Amino acid sequence: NMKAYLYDNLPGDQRLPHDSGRAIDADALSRLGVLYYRFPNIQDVDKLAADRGYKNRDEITVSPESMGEAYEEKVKMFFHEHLHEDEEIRYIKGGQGFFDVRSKDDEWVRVRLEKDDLLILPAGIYHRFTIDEENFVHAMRLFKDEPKWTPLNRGRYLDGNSFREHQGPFALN
Ligand code: KMT
Ligand code: NI
Repeated sequence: NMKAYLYDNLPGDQRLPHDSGRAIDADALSRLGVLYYRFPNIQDVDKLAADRGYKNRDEITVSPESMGEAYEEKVKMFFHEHLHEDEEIRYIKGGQGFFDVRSKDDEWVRVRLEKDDLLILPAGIYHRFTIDEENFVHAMRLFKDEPKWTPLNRGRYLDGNSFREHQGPFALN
């Protein structure tokens, strides 16, 4: 289940809870535009995605096993404060992690997510992400855009296609 609270701003590893003891409920989160859902059934995720026009998704596992040497660098990168021009939707399929989002007063609100939790961050909100001390999260990332996987049948039209030219002289396909 989701749990949210004001970040304590104390020094120490980003993976620690950093719980100030000041709880934030789902209602207060929604006033920041941050929407939380608990979806034990993938059908509920499919429905939300369809309702909001999300046609694409992928899955990412953040762990030393899956990322190898790049792991610590990735963990730091996810924790850099940033925003997006579109909303960010994440559905946790395993493990757990923290999304930190900025409140209206520019304080960090830490949202702890675990399996079956889905979070929507509104466009333009400053945020960052970290795994916890277990160093494992398996998450689905939802995207609005159609994947560019439409098969283009071979023929005259493709002979001058710039994507094909970019394949270079040694391409096998
Ligand atoms: C993000 O946007 O920071 C991520 O996708 C992190 C991994 S998904 C929980
Ligand atoms: Ni982001």
